[in-house]
Amino acid sequence: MASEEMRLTSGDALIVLDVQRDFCAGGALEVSGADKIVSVVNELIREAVAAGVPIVASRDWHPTSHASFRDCGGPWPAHCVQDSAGAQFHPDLRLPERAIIVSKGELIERDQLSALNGTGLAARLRRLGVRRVLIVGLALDVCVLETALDSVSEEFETHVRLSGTRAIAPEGGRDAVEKMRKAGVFVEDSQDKI
Ligand code: VGL
Ligand code: ZN
Repeated sequence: MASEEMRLTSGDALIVLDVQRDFCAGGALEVSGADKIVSVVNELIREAVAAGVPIVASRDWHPTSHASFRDCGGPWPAHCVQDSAGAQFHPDLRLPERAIIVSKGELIERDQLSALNGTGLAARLRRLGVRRVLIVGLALDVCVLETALDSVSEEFETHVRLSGTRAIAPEGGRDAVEKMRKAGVFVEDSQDKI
């Protein structure tokens, strides 16, 4: 069952995950179609600004050698190295000054895929009166999945808008949607895009 697209209003937060150069066209860990989400995300940012609700932007922010990199025995090519060009947000992403920036993946020895695990973000959002979150960004089968599952555990009503995300692997994306739905995430797919 597809969920209706929610409209951002008081008590909500917009969470934009890892819309960084290395996950976009020409990047070290390119996610197919990633650049297409930027206009969708920018429109949601405008909606969030108009509604006066918190906007969170996470960034993958790894040390030069990181457990998740192939050279260190991990699954991924080196990506989003702290202060590198690839770690920058997509140049067309329009984040407001007051966006809450969350860095993750800073520990050398283990990966941190969820923006809501060990970042203090859940408590911070609760202090701001947030009860419902809308999650978009990269990648659907990794960071979006893990963040959405943690969000449900943190008892936020959790929505993921598929038009604002893309998966690294198509089967991973389908699997992520199933896992999220089972966990109680409202997966909004009215635009029929994964
Ligand atoms: C991510 C792979 C490696 C993500 C981060 O943010 O989805 N994916 N590091
Ligand atoms: Zn990473």
